Parts: sequence; structure tokens; C-alpha cells
Amino acid sequence: MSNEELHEEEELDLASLPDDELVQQMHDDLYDGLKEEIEEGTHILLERGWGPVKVMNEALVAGMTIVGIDFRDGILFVPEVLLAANAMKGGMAILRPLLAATGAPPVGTAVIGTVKGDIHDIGKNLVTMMWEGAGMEVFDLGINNPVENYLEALEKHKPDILGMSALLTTTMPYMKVVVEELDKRGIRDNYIVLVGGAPLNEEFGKAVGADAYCRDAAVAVETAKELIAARRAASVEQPIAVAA
Ligand code: B1M
Repeated sequence: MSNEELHEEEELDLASLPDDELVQQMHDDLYDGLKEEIEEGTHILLERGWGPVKVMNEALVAGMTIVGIDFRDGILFVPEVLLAANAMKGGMAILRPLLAATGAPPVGTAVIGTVKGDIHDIGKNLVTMMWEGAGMEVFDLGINNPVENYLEALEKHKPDILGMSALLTTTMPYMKVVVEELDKRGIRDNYIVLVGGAPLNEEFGKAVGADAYCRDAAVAVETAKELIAARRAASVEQPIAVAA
């Protein structure tokens, strides 16, 4: 039997599965980076009356969480994670307009970009996709960003997080330039600053004044969720004073 015949024989009719098995199958399909199957599964759940938030959390985000854990543990590698993230994006593209209509707030928002002088973007793109996969709204500034680009995006999007990426030892010090500029303008504490990139480490993150260094995209997701939750909890405990 040819591979093609074998594949056809093994092809599953997603619509024939009960909800719990379909969700389990979607987790497997996400893991395998099967975008079309994820899109089909998303449509089926919506047609069965699932709300977009439930589809996002139970079918997509839960599936990506498994991918994130296995990436962190060295079971999955960059190409597989990029495929999974791409499949996730397919599902999210269907849900996004529906989520916007429900007014459900995103888990958090972030601006991210590779710093001035640096054109490496594979790791940053992975972080962006994983953040989106975790339900965050992400504004990606691309590569080679001078401080002005970050300032403009922060002003425009007012995100929870500013993320910066650098892959060169010659460009990583630029992160300090950005943080110092935020300081100078008195807006440093308005944002959670997260940094990442292969040549960085924990100590460097502290030295440039970031809130945290993220070793990889999975850590970037965990750190973002943790720090956003802490920040929201703190703002409930200490409401910001409003001028009379
Ligand atoms: Co370049 N490059 N490169 N390169 N390149 C490195 C980084 C290098 C280590 C290779 C080497 O010499 N061994 C070296 C840097 C040496 C140093 O600074 N000490 C190097 C060099 C020297 C250069 C050039 C100067 C080469 C030249 O022209 N002479 C040049 C620089 C251009 C420039 O930026 N101005 C250059 C160019 C390029 C390409 C264009 C060819 C290409 C980039 C393509 C692209 O990105 N679109 C490229 C590549 C691919 C690499 C390597 C091979 C791979 C980088 C990568 O994508 N890794 C790299 C060697 C290596 O690292 N093995 C190398 C996979 C990626 C998933 O990992 O980016 O670490 P990473 O991201 C991880 C984490 O770091 C973290 O999460 C990601 C996912 O887990 N993370 C974040 C990253 N950003 C984050 C941001 C966050 C959080 C986490 O924000 C919150």
C-alpha cells in the first residue's frame, strides 16, 4: 500500500467525533502542525454551539500549552513549533472576529521587536506566535528597531509588555538604551519589559533594567502570563489615584 493510500485510509472524519474526542484530536493535530484540520475542527465546534472563548481555551490554547511544554523540555524543536504555531494561527484567524464581537479581553497585549542593527527574527517570530497562541494580542515591529519605533508603538498600543530580541553581542546593549529612554521619560514602570535572544542571560536582563529575561518562547509565555497577572492583581489592590 502506498503512503498516500495509507494516509487516505487513516484520514479521520472530524465531524463524526463527539466533542471530547474532537478536542483531544485537535490537540494532537496542533502538535503535528496540521493547519487545515485545526481550521476544520474550529468550524465544527463553533457549529455545535461552542463559544469562541471556549474553543480558544479548550481546543487551541490547551493544545499549544502541550507544545510549549515539550519545546521547553527539548522533545519538540523549532521547525515543529513553527508548524504548530502556524496551525494555531489558522484556528485563531477564524476565532478572532468572533472574539472581538464578544468583547472578551485578550489575556494581555504586547509590543515586540528586534533591536536596532539586528535583523534576526526567527526567535522573535516564535515568541510572537506563542504569545498569540496563549491568547495575547501582539504588535510585532519586525527587525532593526531604533528606540523611536518602540516609543511610538508603546504610545499607540499601550501594551502590558514591551518585548525586545537581540541575537548579536554587538546589538544586545541597545536594550539598555531603550530602557533608559523609558526611564528618562518617566514611563518605564508603565510596562513589563521582557528581553530574549541567544547571547543574553539572566544577569544581562537585570543589567539592562528588564523585568525578566526569557530563555525561550515557552518561558516567554509563562513569564508574560505570570507578570501580567501580578500586575493586574497589584492594580486592583492599589487603585491608581485619579486627580480631583
Ligand atoms: Co546570524 N549570527 N548573523 N544570521 N545567526 C548568529 C546569531 C551567530 C551566533 C552565528 C555564529 O557566528 N555562530 C552570530 C552572532 C555572534 C555574536 O554576536 N556573538 C551571527 C552573526 C555573526 C551574523 C552576521 C553578523 C553574519 C555576517 O553577516 N557576517 C549577520 C548579522 C546581520 C544583522 O543582524 N545585522 C547574521 C545574519 C544572519 C542571517 C540573516 C543569515 C540569519 C537570520 C535570518 C532571520 O532571522 N530571519 C542568521 C541566522 C539564522 C543565525 C543563526 C544560525 C540562527 C539564529 C536563529 O534563528 N536561531 C545564529 C546561530 C545560532 O544561534 N545557532 C546566528 C533559532 C531561534 C529560534 O533561536 O533566536 O535564540 P533564538 O530565539 C529563541 C530564544 O533566544 C528566545 O526565544 C526563541 C525561541 O525559543 N528569544 C526571545 C529570542 N528573542 C526573544 C525575545 C523575547 C523573549 C525570548 O522577548 C520577550
